[in-house]
Amino acid sequence: MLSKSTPDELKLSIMNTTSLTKILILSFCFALIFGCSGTCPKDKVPNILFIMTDDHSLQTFSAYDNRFIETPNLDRIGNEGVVFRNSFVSNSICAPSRAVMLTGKHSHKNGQINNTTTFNGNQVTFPKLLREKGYQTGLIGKWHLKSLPTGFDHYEILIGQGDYYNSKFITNADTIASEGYVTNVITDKSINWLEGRNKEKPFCMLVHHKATHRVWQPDTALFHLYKDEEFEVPETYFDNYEKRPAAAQQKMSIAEDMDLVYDLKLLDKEGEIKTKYRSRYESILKKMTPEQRAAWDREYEPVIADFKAKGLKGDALSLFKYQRYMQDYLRCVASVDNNVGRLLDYLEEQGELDNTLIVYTSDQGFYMGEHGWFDKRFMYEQSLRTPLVMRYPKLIKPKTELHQLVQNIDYAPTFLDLAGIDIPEDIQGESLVKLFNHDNPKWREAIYYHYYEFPNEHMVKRHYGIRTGRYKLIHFYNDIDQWELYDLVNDPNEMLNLCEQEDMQPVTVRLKQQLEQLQMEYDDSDRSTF
Ligand code: SGN
Ligand code: CA
Repeated sequence: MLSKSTPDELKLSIMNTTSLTKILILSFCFALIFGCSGTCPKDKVPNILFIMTDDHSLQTFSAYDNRFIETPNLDRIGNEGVVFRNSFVSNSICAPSRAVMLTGKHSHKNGQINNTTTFNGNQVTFPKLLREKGYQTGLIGKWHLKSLPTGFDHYEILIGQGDYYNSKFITNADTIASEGYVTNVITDKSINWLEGRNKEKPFCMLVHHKATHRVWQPDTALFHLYKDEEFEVPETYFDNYEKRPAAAQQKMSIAEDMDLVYDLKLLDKEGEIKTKYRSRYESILKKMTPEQRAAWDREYEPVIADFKAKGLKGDALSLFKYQRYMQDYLRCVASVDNNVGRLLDYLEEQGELDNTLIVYTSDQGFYMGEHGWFDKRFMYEQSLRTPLVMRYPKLIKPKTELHQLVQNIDYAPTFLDLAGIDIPEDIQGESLVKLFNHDNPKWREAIYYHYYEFPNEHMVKRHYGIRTGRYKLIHFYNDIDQWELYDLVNDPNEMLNLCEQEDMQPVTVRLKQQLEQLQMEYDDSDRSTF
């Protein structure tokens, strides 16, 4: 509770005491006045700006990888703060990741095990706890949890996946239309909310973009980007999935499953390119204004004509698809980068930049052609990892690089910790604050993963596993019973399943024990219920 003492009373109370006692009493009073046991006063706790994109890969974020794109604004957050070099998700799919972040608990605990279940909004989440302590809470953009948001003073969320153009938003009161490109619109709405907020209170705002989700529709204003680029093809593009039956059975191959019309925008007027999702793409385009549609067609008509003239087949067709995919995906990333720059500039102009913990992450990583794939879901590196950078100069030194194994269960306890709020006992993540404060803090040596969405789109088998600094052990289960073991130092591309290899048996046995231990700690032993 806030102290009701007047300054005079405080002065009186410390008269005639020793210096040490005075200091103790003053510190106590300071804690009472400015501590967070009651309402968090502004300036004593950070604002929190939690920016998240959807399906943004580390490969297309230049703080991690600059082969394909420069992302100066995203990099700025990490350069002036921290880049987490080993940041992972716990279940590589959208709604589950969001629920994990809100609750700080693995999917089996928060109940959101896949994209089809509905989030139980009655449970404790970090926005609720922050709001109870005086934060003003806002949420703009993708939500995807089916139940309406709880714990926010204000929200404007996309309906399901939302649309790239002229998307509708659900607000606390209504469903409203918007005009324009969704990444710009979400940023405009976020700045509007910041502008109109109660400036006496700290804020926590979730800016959750639709981009860079399938079907990677760029902003027409960015069509000039990546026009004539030839992108490096990943080493594992033509993977044959030897000794990895679960990897062989997915449906997320660029060659096989990526749709020429829907994913790659090759809607020819003659109707000769007949694909499974052609009509789905036509209905997306109907949502554009005539001006947007005209700009769209101006861009893609020559691409379509060129494609038809080439008559590609086999590997050549597959490689064409990869290049086409990369081009539009990167344009979506470029728009995110520009818009994150706008938000940073706004905070800077307002004098709030250094008072704000800025977090940028994605709901998971993504395949940019590695193993021949797009999408995510697997516990392999590209989709197990997620980008994570933070900036808060009062606690984080510029150019910090952290290599500890962190996971999206850690975000909620980090935010609560920074706000001076007690972290509930049943939160499974750890506050990252101790990584900022200490040179060598005690930290987890392995992370736990569990993916459930099978059978479903892309047909990635159910699996769980453990990843340490060096090894990864995965068990695919349900309609398959297959173990995989990777040595990430000798085989970073995860092409050699060592599980059956004689000399690796001691490692496998040890990892299985560690995995069981983690399942006990996280209380995830019963798979029969799912
Ligand atoms: C949609 C996509 C899938 C994607 C899921 C889940 N298909 O169903 O490719 O894996 O979302 O993505 S689409 O034809 O609708 O684009 S998630 O990020 O929301 O979990
Ligand atoms: Ca996603």
